Amino acid sequence: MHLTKIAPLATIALLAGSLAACGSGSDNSAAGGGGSGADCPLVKAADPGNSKAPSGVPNSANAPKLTKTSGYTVAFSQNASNNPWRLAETASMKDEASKQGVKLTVTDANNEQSKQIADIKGLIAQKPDVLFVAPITEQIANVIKAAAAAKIPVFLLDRDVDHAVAKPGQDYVSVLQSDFIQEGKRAAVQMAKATKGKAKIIELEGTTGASPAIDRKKGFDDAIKQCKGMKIVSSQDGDFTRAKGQSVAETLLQSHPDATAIYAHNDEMALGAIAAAKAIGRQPGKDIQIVSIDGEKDGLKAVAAGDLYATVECSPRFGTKAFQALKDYAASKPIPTLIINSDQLFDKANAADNVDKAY
Ligand code: GYE
Repeated sequence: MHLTKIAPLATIALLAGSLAACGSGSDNSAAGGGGSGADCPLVKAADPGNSKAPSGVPNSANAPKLTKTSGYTVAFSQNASNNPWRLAETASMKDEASKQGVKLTVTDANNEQSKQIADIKGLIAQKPDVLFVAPITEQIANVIKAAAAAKIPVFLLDRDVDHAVAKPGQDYVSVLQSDFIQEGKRAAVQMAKATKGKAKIIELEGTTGASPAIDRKKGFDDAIKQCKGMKIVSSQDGDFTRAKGQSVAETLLQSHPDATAIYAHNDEMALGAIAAAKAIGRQPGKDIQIVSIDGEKDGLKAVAAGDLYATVECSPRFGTKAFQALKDYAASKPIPTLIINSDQLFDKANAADNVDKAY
């Protein structure tokens, strides 16, 4: 789901903020590349914040119904457990399930699409009353359809699937997620501030085909088009992991020694990139600026230490919202097919204060 299709207000708000700041900014000669800070309205723009609630989202009308109002069996297909974000999400689901006295079966797809499809088929065979799925990529839409065909209501958590295959409100009840396009825009504003609007950027993308990877790229790439001096010099899949982020950053820093910035689609890849940059004598926060998304504990520590300029929050704590949506659905209350989280920004001003609360 690409939220710009239904949330043009957020785009207008960002542009309005940017235009208000037009003509501001200053030159950053260390960055190299064409243009100057004066060409980049994002430099002095305020953090665009959360997008407006998307308008025109229909309620789920034709998805399988949940007839029980209590005592349900619930399953959760998690796509991986390879980073603190995923672990925090799973813990949040388990905590809420135990608070509600609900038996929750969790599977872990080990970051493999084929395993997630097999996991979900196995869960369908167990006939849970409700299925939560954190999809690895948009391409698992067929198995979501299969769950609906087996009359199991599905709630998607944190990532979406291909709507051309699995219809919102029909093949699944709702997707609960952050607005990833907005996250990309917010990251772009931070990057403009970090580089004074003049940067040669390496982009470390999340897992190819995952909706946050698609939308975080779109939001960021579109926003920096306003700044002549900000260019992506290379963009590659770092699979949302620290190890892959580090190895891809190593390679790209070698092939683009003039790069002055790194935009990572999550903190884990940013932390890998920080290690890669330091290993070749680069100084994050000084001769290379790094911005990312998530707000995990190590990410906030890196912001406080000055290695990471900022990280846009993407909360993994879905437990309360997910089980509330389930209860509402069981009570036949209207459920929007898209439910968007609110997220904050972590920068030098507040990162250290938030480390203890982070995961
Ligand atoms: O940013 C990342 C995780 O899908 C929103 O996936 C989620 C992303 C999150 O692996 O760290």
